[in-house]
Amino acid sequence: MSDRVEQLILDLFAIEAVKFGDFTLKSGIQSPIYFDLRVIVSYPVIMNEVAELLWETTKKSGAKFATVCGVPYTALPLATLMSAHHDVPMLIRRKEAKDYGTKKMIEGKFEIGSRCLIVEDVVTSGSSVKETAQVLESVGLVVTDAVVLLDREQGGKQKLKEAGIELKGICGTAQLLEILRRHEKIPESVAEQVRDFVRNNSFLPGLEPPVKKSRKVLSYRERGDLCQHPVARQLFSIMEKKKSNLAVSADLCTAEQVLQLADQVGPHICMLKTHADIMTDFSTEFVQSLTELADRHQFIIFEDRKFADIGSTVQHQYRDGLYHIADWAHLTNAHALPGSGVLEGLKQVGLDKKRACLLIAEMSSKGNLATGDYTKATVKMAEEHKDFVVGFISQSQLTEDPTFIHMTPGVQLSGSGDGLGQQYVSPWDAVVTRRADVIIVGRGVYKDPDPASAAQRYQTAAFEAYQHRLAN
Ligand code: S5P
Repeated sequence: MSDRVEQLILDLFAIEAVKFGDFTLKSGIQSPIYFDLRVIVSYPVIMNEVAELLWETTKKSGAKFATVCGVPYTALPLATLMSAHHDVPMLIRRKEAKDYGTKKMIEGKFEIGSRCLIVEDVVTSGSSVKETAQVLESVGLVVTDAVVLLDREQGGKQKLKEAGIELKGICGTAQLLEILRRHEKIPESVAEQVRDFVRNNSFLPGLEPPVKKSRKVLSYRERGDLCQHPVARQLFSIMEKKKSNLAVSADLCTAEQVLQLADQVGPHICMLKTHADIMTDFSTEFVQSLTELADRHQFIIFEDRKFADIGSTVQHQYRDGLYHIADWAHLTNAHALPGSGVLEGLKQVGLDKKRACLLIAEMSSKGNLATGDYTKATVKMAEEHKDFVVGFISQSQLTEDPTFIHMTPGVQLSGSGDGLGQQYVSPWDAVVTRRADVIIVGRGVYKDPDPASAAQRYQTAAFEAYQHRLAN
């Protein structure tokens, strides 16, 4: 059964029945995790599996019952499937009939004094299960057991026990986080945030949830105003004006292809990312044309050079060679691996030209080593070089400092990988769950037969996700 639970959690995450971000719950509390099980009606195979696992969980618990009743509305189809597949009669609780005297609260036949099993999708405080139990009991039924798909583990189980109801769950928040972490679906920082939330928002007696106001999310404009570095200020300003937090990665091999793409996607992007060293015909004319397009369409040029050598060498790589990167790229990036010398070297070339740099703190590729202490040390290095480092290439938000920009590659609307280690998340996941400021999309845009329309789709998806963060 545990393999099936694991697969189910991955499926629920994939259909966004489990979401991470900033959500206001019914109670008014801000939560970093949200379960929206209503969507499962659109996925019959998943819905069926949920119903089967609910049934098996109940049977394993030894609960005895003559009828089943779903808490309206999400659990209604689940109870229906359990009833139909296992030949156990169902009852329907009317939600809208407020007047106990004149309307029937419970539809279906039952014997007074018989037991009814309550079926629920998510339990937080247990109050919805309790309310349904009270209605069932008001017509003479007995409720001793309930079964739930997801227990948020905020004290609902204990509350129901006090009310004489034994709650069994298919999965709890802790196990859900463990599964999603193991499959690298969410970063550790997000899992930790949810664990903190569960710890601090228990419904157990004496631990009533504090009404906590989440920290205000600053707009791109507000953050730009806080920045010292001109490139960071310009980028935030472009993002706000063009309503775009999309960077397109132009991983193409000729100048003509890169320029054509830049012109097509220009209106939709805040930044164009290049890999100059994969081009066969890089030239000063190319740089001139690209700079003209950046001025015309208003985007930042980011050369994804990933410097990773001693200071003296990266200085040459940045200033000299075939590409003279510092002459044309507003932004470049570096690995923290060599130590702060890499930044000292780059800075000596870049600062005078008002160029900026990102540090690669996390990577999107499977099995990469930029994790844990390495990531933490990278953030520290950035904090020590704020005159040059304006943010990170990362897979999650690494600091609350609003002047650091988090850019997340490995983003696609569909597709989970490329067979060469790349791992994709959706724009929503990148911006809401992982709190990216900018999403970086390569093949999702330039491989599309219509790159301009594709860029527009990514622009809309990522900007709507940012607006969701602002509003919550
Ligand atoms: O961790 C990383 C860092 C970077 S900069 N993962 C990445 O994929 N990138 C770059 O983002 C990569 O070099 C490529 O240019 C782009 C992703 O391209 P896509 O086609 O997979 O979207």
